[in-house]
Amino acid sequence: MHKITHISMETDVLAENRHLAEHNLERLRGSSVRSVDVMGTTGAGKTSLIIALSRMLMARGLRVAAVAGDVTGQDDYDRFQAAGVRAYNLNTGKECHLDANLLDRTLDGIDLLAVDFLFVENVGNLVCPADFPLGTDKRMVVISVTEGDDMVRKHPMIFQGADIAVMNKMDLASYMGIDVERVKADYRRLSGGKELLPVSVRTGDGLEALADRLLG
Ligand SMILES: Nc1nc2c(ncn2[C@@H]2O[C@H](COP(=O)(O)OP(=O)(O)OP(=O)(O)O)[C@@H](O)[C@H]2O)c(=O)[nH]1
Ligand SMILES: [Mg+2]
Repeated sequence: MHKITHISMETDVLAENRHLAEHNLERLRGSSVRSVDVMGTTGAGKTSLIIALSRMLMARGLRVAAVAGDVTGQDDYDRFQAAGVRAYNLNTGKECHLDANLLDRTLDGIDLLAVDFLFVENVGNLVCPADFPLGTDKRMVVISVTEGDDMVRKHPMIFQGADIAVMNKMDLASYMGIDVERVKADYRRLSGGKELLPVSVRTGDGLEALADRLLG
């Protein structure tokens, strides 16, 4: 009995989140804002990547904003602001993922008509964000060569639910001795043929192709 109550409560939470995510997507598209939920491991380079991509999109004439999602603090928010990316801080308190309700409330404070592209940096981990779509156009997962070559196999859910998967810090690949081809093959198998994008924020490799994917 207890177990059944628990399951139905969980279903309600996920259903409510999906409903709110649809509302967010309508709201964003209604203001012609394109958006991406940037998920990934802690320290994979989500903030660094968003800053680099924002600069590229701004150079292409787009007005960019970023939501800095974290459990606590404003480190990423400060980095976005310092890099000239208009930013909004979003702390979950203790939750290990953003959710559609939190994003909805954050959107209340954003002049969406003054934004063409919105990055939403999720809390860093490959587990919790998987179940909670936010209502962005795309979901992207970022991992890096320092986490090893088994991330796709260990966390299939988040990769299955993502439109784009990125492996960052390719400049360190040879030092880490990582088998990148193995990760690519895992992702290809899991996603039904999609390609993992290797990038390096440090060298800029792969970033233009990624910016094209985000806008495509
Ligand atoms: N060598 C190398 N270091 C990188 C690269 N991209 C990011 N870093 C470094 O990796 C560290 C973590 O980067 P962040 O951008 O803070 O990572 P994050 O995923 O936003 O981290 P959290 O928000 O804490 O989960 C920083 O020291 C970055 O300078 C890269 O392509 N190559
Ligand atoms: Mg970050």
